[in-house]
Amino acid sequence: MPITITAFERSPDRGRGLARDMRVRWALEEVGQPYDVRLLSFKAMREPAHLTLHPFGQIPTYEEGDLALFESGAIVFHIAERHEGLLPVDANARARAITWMFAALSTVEPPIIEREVAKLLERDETWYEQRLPAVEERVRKRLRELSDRLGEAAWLDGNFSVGDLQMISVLLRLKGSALLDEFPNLSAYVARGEARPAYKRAFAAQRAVFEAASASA
Ligand code: GTB
Repeated sequence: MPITITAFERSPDRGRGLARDMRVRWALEEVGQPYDVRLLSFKAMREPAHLTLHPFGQIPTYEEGDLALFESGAIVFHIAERHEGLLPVDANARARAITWMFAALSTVEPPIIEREVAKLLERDETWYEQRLPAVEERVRKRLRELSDRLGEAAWLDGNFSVGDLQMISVLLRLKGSALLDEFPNLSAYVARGEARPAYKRAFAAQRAVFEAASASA
């Protein structure tokens, strides 16, 4: 059954691979599933045809036969469950990989988003300089805990899994920041993810969309 996902026609991240279709593309590349991409303008994302697929009018979505999904976490989990390569066969190892996936999305990502929102929307507030250190400390705490757990291991729990895919995707939001650089094992972990052929293919595909949009602008 052909798979179609949605992505930004013009991603505000300017091809840096930060929009969440990247997580879905990476998962599909890891399991070797071909896919089509329907590119959407911000206007099209608010139209009924897309709102039927995604109640919040966002990307990414995933269509396969009569199945339609939204939420990148759920989509990536679905891909991992349906195809070999992202979840271990052993039941306990599988449950642990799923746990890391949730940890990435619900424990590590929220303080990182809080920092992004502060930097993007609160910069002109009188209290910005006072608040930022506390926000950054919440991110640092999570990174320190994750760094301690990862230690010198290549991946979070044995072989590369959907847990690593989501954790690295989350950490990539900090790429180039001094915060991530404070933890060399996490920087190396992110670089290991980026070096995977599946990641490179996914990154190149989303980057090509940005380049085509820039060329036609
Ligand atoms: N929880 C949902 C999921 O994981 O699928 C969140 C989906 C989401 O936030 N989608 C964003 C979106 O559609 C794009 S990815 N936004 C448009 C809207 O809400 O109207 C988030 C994103 C956007 C831009 C950057 N960037 O420019 O760096 C990074 C990440």
